[in-house]
Amino acid sequence: MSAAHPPDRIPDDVVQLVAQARRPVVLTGAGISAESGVPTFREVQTGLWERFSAQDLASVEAFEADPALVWTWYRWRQSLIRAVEPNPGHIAIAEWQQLPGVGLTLSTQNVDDLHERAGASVLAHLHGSIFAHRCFSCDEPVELPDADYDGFQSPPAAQPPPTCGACDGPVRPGVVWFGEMLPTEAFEQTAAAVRAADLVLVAGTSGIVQPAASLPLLALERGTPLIEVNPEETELSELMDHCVRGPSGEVLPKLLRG
Ligand code: BV8
Ligand code: ZN
Repeated sequence: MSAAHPPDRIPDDVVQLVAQARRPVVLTGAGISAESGVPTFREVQTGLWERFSAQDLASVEAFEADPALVWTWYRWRQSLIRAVEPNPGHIAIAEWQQLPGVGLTLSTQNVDDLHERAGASVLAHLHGSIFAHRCFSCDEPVELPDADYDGFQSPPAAQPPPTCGACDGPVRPGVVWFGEMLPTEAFEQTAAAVRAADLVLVAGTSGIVQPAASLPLLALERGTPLIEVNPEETELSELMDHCVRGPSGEVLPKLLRG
């Protein structure tokens, strides 16, 4: 059963767990980018999309039903991500990864590039990347210039996706939609890293979306210490040895003070 700690009273043994880990694995979700200003999946949508939840739009069915609405949502999200900066939580993970003697593996459910822009190397984007595009029909990768939306304002109207140069199909974002398989290698490599880890830290995820949310179970079955960083209780909290109840941008730098 997990012990929950406020960010201003993190026990030394939790800081020691982090300091002594030689093969830590960090698994992150939308919450780690929240303090950068990137909305999480649980947050309410505004503008063109206010009558939809993110989950309603992140699917093949939604794209087929209204390609312009879904395409514009992704292009708007891209422009917001381009306009914001990594936060101290992203930076703390990158600094931890660079410590001598530490072989830290980082995998994320996030489709943004904020971990990379903080200087971290990411083993796997389990749900793809919002900056990759491919043809919806023939899977041909497609390079596109950035959208010219203002990421802090919702775009005025939905615009249809461009078409593929090879087969005239619509271009789609290179993310994993609900009902789609995760990239097998990305998932398997992350699972292998969790199995070999001497510490697993889970930050900023509600632990709802499968199969990513089952990765911490691979640590639990081996008795590998598990730490959660999240201001709220989640589906994973009861698996954890320690839960630090605070925002990752505040907690992660403190965990590394060791
Ligand atoms: C699959 C990319 C099957 C897109 C995403 C019924 C119908 C269809 C499918 C299912 C179903 N029931 C179950 C499923 C499976 C489904 C699923 O798990 N559904 C859930 C809702 C029950 N999973 C899938 O569909 C997956 N594929 O199963 O394929 C299959 C099998 C065989 C063959 C073919 C197919 C695919 C799932 C991937 C979906 N794509 N993203 C995009 O970005 O647009 S998921 C998306 O949502 C995110 O990537 C992320 O993974 C997830 C949101 O989760 P979080 O990251 O946790 O974010 P969330 O907003 O939920 O929570 C934020 C957390 O941060 C909170 O806990 C909050 O407290 C915390 N927080 C807030 N602020 C901070 C903070 N933490 C720290 N610091 C802060 N400052
Ligand atoms: Zn095509």
